[in-house]
Amino acid sequence: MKIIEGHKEIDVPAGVPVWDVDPYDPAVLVDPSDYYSELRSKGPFAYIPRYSILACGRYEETKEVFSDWERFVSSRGVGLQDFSLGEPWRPPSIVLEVDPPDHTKARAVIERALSPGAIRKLMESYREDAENLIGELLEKGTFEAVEELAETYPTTVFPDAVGLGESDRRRLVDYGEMVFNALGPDNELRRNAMAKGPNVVPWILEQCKRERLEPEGFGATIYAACDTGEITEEEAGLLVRSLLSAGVDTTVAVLGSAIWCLANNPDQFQKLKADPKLARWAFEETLRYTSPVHTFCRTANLDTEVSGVKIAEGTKIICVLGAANLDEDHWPQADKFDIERKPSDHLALGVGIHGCVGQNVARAEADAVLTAIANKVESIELAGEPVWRPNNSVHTLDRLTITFKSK
Ligand code: OVM
Repeated sequence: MKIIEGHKEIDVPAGVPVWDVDPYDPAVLVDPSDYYSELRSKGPFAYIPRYSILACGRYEETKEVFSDWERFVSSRGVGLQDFSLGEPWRPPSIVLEVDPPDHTKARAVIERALSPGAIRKLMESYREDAENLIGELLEKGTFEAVEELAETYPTTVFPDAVGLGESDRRRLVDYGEMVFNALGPDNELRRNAMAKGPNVVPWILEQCKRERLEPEGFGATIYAACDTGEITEEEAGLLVRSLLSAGVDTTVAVLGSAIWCLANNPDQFQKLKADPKLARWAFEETLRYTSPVHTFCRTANLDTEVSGVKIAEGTKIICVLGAANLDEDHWPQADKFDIERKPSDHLALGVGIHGCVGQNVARAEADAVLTAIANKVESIELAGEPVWRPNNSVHTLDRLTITFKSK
């Protein structure tokens, strides 16, 4: 058996085209639209020889593979490495990198911590923080929207909501960068992110300890579940680690992308201003249009078949969420950003039992920021060429210079 990127090499399934592309080439990662449409044009699956994986990017098959946890498991890792063949770089997440029945217990605890009721309590201060930040940026006029808005807002409100107290924004963003780049191949992006480990990982693990957490917050709710015997203290620590893994870079990406979408589509921004209640749908359409998590994998846990394609046990399938969310066969005028589309069935947050458990938190952050912008800002303009930051799993901006104008 030959191993490639930590998983079994597979034969090309009958009828599947071989496509010599590198989905993790930085040039593809920063500008993926041609890769997305070519992938969809290949059929339900393409075989990528460089990594010996299948890729899917049509809406139907991506949804099928992504949601069928019995055939396409997460416990063997949601990146290119198959955890059944070797140790991952960190102990697996007990909510992401796991299947039922173990998944169910951890999911219930984290769902409780991030429940609509818990988030409702935060909403007022989220709105106040967003209004203050947008007010400051309006006074500046021109600003760097990745650093000063997309990174600043979540790294201010999220650590507070978790209960971390004083926090280190850089380390939070860098840890997310490690976690998400780690899902890709052993390329330069992954190696550069991993090199930050010694400065970041011990600090993150320290933040996950019970005694470090404020008595109120998502973290405290998680630890309360070990007093009732539902989970162990060690598991509680790992669930707090999940919050810090998944909650920062994702929301940074979506906020930056939302500003980018609105700056590029002034008609849509005017619609939002006319009806700020559309903020919620501007967020969903940004998710569909930009897919902040562009790719996650699954592993076939048995010989099976999808859309007539025979898939062998041990096959790694990259589910290209970014491609599925732009599939013309599912989305009329898929390449148009339209905040009145109301795309409730996009795949940007996943689907099924592993669907994003933090989506209410992300929605609250985006709603607060986009509502404040709709109410206070007259126009949003690009004041420089946007630059994207390549990442093996996250589609995110590196630089976005913006001018906000007031009346
Ligand atoms: C985790 C986690 C959950 C969702 C996404 C993610 C790869 C990590 O539980 O650590 O990023």
